[in-house]
Amino acid sequence: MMKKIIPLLVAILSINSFAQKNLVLNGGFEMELNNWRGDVAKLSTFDKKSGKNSAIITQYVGAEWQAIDQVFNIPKNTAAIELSGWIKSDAIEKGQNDWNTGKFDIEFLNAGGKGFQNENIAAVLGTTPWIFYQKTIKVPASVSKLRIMLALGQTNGTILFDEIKAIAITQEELNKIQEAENAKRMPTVISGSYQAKPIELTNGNFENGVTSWRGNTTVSTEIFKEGKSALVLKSTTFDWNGMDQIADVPENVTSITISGWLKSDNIVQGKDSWNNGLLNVEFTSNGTDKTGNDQSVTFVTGTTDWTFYTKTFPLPKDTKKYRIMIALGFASGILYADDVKVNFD
Ligand SMILES: [Ca+2]
Ligand SMILES: [Ca+2]
Repeated sequence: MMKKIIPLLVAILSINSFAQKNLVLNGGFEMELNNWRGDVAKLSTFDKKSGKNSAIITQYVGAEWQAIDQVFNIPKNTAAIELSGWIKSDAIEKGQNDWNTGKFDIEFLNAGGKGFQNENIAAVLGTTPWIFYQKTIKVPASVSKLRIMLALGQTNGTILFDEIKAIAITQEELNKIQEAENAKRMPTVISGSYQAKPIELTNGNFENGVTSWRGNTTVSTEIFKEGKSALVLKSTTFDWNGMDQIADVPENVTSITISGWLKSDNIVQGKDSWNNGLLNVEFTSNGTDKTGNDQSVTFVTGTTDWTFYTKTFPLPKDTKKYRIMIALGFASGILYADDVKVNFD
C-alpha cells in the first residue's frame, strides 16, 4: 500500500513546485527596503533567515503601531493565496488587546483601494527563534488587490521578517489541495480503495513537512532532532493546538510501543495537570469509537532540551485503529517533536 500512496503525495507536493511566482516584491529584503512603504523598519545584516538581509522593527517604549506594507494586484483566476514567511522575535510584550502582537497580516482591497477583509497570518509574542509561518487564504469575490502588513501592533519589542511570500493558487490547484486535506482526514477511504494491508504511521520524522498529519501548523527547519526538520507547535493562548494521525493496528498484535523526541520552550501549564505539551495515543475500533482510555506517553512543561520518550501499552480489546496526538493541550509555549515511531508486538 505504501507504494500506491506515494504517487498521490508526489502529486500534492508538485502543486507547490510549479506555482512558485512570488507576488511579493523584495520579500527577502535583499534589495534593502525597496518596494516596502513605511520608514519604521531597518535592515538586519547580522540576523537573517537567508541571503544578506532581513527586515527588523524595534520599539522599546511607547507601544505605537509600527508597520511596513506593500500592495500588489491579485492575478486573474486566483482562488486563494498561500502566504508564508519567516519571523523571529525578541521580548514582544503582550498588550491589552489580542492584536497587540508582532504581526504578519494581510488586507484584501477592492478595485477602489478600500479595505474589504483582514486576515492574520502570524501573531508573535515573547522571544522566538526563526519560525516558518504559512496560511492559505481564500480570495473573496470582488477584491482586486492585496496588502501585506508587517508590524508591531501597538506593542513594544523586536521583530524580524525574511522570505515573505504570496503565491497565487488557482481553483484547480485549490481543489487538489482540498482533496489532499480530505484524504488526510479520511484515511479509511484511502484504505478502502487499496484493501488488505493496514495503514501505517508515516512522516513521523516530519521530513515531508506536515504530510499525513492533520492540524494547522508547520515544521521548523532550524530546530530538529533528526534529518532536516521537526514539528513545531506554538501557542500564546490556552487553547488546544495539536496535530494527529490515525493508522491501523496490524493483525495479531497485543501491544503498541510509541516513541519520539520532544523539546519544549517555555510551556506554561493550563488549568489542569494534563494541560501541557503532550504525546498521547487514542485507541478505537473504527477511528471514532473508543476501545479504552487515551494513554499518555509523556507530558512536557517548562523548557527542556530534546528528550527521548517511549512507552509500551497493551492494546485494548477490539482496537483496530490508533491515533497519535502531539499537542499543546490548553497550554501556552512552544513544543517541538521529531522522529515519532510506532512498533507492535
Ligand atoms: Ca533575506
Ligand atoms: Ca526530522
